[in-house]
Amino acid sequence: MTITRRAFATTMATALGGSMVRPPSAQAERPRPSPSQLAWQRDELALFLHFGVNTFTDREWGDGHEDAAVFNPTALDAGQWARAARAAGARALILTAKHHDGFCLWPSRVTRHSVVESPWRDGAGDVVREFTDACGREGLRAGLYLSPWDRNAPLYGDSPRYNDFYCEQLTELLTRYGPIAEVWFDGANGEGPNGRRQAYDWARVFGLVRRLQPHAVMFSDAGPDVRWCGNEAGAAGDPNWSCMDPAAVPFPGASGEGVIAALQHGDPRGSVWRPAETDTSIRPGWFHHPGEDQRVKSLDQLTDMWFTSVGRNSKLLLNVPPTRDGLLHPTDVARLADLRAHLTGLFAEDVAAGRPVDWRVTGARGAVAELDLGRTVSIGVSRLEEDVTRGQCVARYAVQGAPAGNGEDWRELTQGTTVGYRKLDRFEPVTVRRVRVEIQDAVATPRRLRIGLYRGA
Ligand code: FUL
Repeated sequence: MTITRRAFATTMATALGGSMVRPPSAQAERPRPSPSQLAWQRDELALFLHFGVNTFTDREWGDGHEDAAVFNPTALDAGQWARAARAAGARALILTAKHHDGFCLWPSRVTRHSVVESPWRDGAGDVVREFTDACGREGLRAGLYLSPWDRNAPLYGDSPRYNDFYCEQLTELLTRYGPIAEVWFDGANGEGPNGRRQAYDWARVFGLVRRLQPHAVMFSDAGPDVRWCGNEAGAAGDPNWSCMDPAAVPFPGASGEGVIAALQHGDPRGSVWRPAETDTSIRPGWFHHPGEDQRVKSLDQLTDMWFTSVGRNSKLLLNVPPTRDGLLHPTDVARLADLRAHLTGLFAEDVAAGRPVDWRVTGARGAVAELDLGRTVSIGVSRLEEDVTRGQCVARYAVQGAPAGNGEDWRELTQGTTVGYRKLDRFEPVTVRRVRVEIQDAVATPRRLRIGLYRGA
């Protein structure tokens, strides 16, 4: 199986944890999310659907020479995808309208290499239409992946003309199917059929999306709205700042020193709000391969990923690929349902809910929150949240617990760096009556955190 370019990317990003973070220089207004970025983050979970000719050729990267006749899902039901997503608690879905092989899941005016030339629905089908309609019916937000790299398009590498072609395809996708919540630009970028490299016009591409779908967020290594988290293993960085220095990753697919670290960690002094999206697959590959049916990630692995993505100020984009039938595999669907049931149970009872919080600012960059839980309870999970509508602030914190109502027998339960939208920590369950959250460093005067405490496993 072809190794994806992302597999090459090192996850050994520089650890920034532990050191004091300097506050941004004379920056009056810290970056804040736009309403679309906020809605994106509040989705928490989206499903990714890799589907196309590779599903039928059992490959990860097609070479562009695939016969469109191979595309023939016998029982395609986008409703099944959307129902499974909703049952999993996902609020959005992203479909690969075109992967690197160039085969289009919709009838494009600018190429015949699409569903039109396939036997599926006698060449009259449109997967993007069925997908967006199904999302609409289930109240899910639809997103589309349109691979910039196209190994089939003869114009690829003929830079201005391919840019026209690509913008034409984007225009089709962004004008025919109603609201699109996210447009996903992949960073993989090899050579075209003639061995030529393409010079993309990203300013034009981003401008086009803004004009045609002003409420969509754009994902890529270089945003502009949402950035790649720097690996495909299901783990956002720690720390993970939602701010970014735009010069650190200037265009999608940029490589070089510091790029992966910048994607993983963001930048507390960054001038733009560009939160990290954690994309990973429920299986080893992105496309469905029957040989991987026994290798679907376990509930424990998926739960760990929840903690290292949503629990690290990111959003989880979990790939669940349709099979040759055009349906999600029953094992994957069951695993998704298990994950939702497990998370619902884990976060069912917040023992801190409704308890008064004594909040004290202890300096320009510190604060302490103290809670009396009113009874002695066992806790094993903490959930901290900043009000990110006002930006991100916390750089280092510790959570402590004391067994008695008045004693000073504090012991540390967990500690960490950034909080942002949400920080989840698991620790050895411990019986406590009082809990203290200490903000030990911040890039501005800390504001009140929302604090949740749960029993844990
Ligand atoms: C990568 C691609 O090369 C993979 O095939 C997959 O689409 C993944 C999400 O992004 O860059």
